[in-house]
Amino acid sequence: MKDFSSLIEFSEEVRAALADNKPVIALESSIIAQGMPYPTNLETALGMEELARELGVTPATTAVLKGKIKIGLSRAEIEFLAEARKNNDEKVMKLSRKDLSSAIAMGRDGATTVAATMILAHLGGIPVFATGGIGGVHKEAESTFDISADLREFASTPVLVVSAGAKAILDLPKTLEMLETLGVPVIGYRTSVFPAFYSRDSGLPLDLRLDSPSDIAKAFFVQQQSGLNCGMLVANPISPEAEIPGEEMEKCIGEAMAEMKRAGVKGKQVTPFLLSRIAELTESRSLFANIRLVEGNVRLACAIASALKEI
Ligand code: PSU
Ligand code: MN
Repeated sequence: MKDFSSLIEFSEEVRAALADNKPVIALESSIIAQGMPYPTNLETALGMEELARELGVTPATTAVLKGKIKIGLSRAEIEFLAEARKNNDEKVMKLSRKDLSSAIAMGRDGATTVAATMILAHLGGIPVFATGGIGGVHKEAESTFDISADLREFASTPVLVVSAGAKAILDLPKTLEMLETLGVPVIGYRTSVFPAFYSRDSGLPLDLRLDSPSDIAKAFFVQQQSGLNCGMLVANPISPEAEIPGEEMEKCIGEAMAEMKRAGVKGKQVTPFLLSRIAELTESRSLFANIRLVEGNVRLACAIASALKEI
């Protein structure tokens, strides 16, 4: 086997931007291959990349393809991942931290979750990443022990992630407690409460709040220089006109969770199962909200990535 660095492949666009010291943001691919349904997944992934370019920032969607670490995907590669979702093709793995080494060594294809995207972004020298929502502590974790590896990634990988909080399918108070225990700064962007993905307000207060992309960039710069060596979670609420009230979501989430238990769904299938059942139960309203909030997160991540270049 060749040396490890030969396994990393940058798209030409991303390579050129990094060489010219231009802003770049990372984007995850699990949302394409396991998250959103086809063809919304394809339209959203391409739309987010285009939005970043319009804002003067180069998008780097990450994945593992035929065992190569990809930082920046071609249109054909994004189509390949999106079509895997259409065909429910489990040959495309859902990659978290634990899966990366075997997937690469065995020449597999895989889409990256938040945890794996943070790792690949850091490998590629890209410190800012936009997603929809992060994984967290699941409801009833006291009996299932289901806690997303996304959380521990924030403790050890120095990447800033813009997210609309964490989804109401999770236990949000426990998710925030866990982040605090791990020493991860959770910064509310123009908010003092943790956003709940589809809705702006989970009712949970945040200790840290910053109101401009340049202040967030400054705080992250200090963190990078300080050797604290952890990630930063920027919590960006969904725009008011796109939000779905929490009470409305609760009913669907309860129903989706009951179905999940009946079907015996466990492990890495949990998050994709709940997301797709909720989209069906809300007749795609949740999906529409999801698109809007990812868009807001891409905008903010682009502003932060640009501000970081000014420091
Ligand atoms: N939350 C969403 N949409 C998603 C995910 C989370 O609103 O698509 C995906 C992300 O890729 C996240 C992963 O990293 O689910 C978490 O999965 P798990 O709970 O199995 O760690
Ligand atoms: Mn899990």
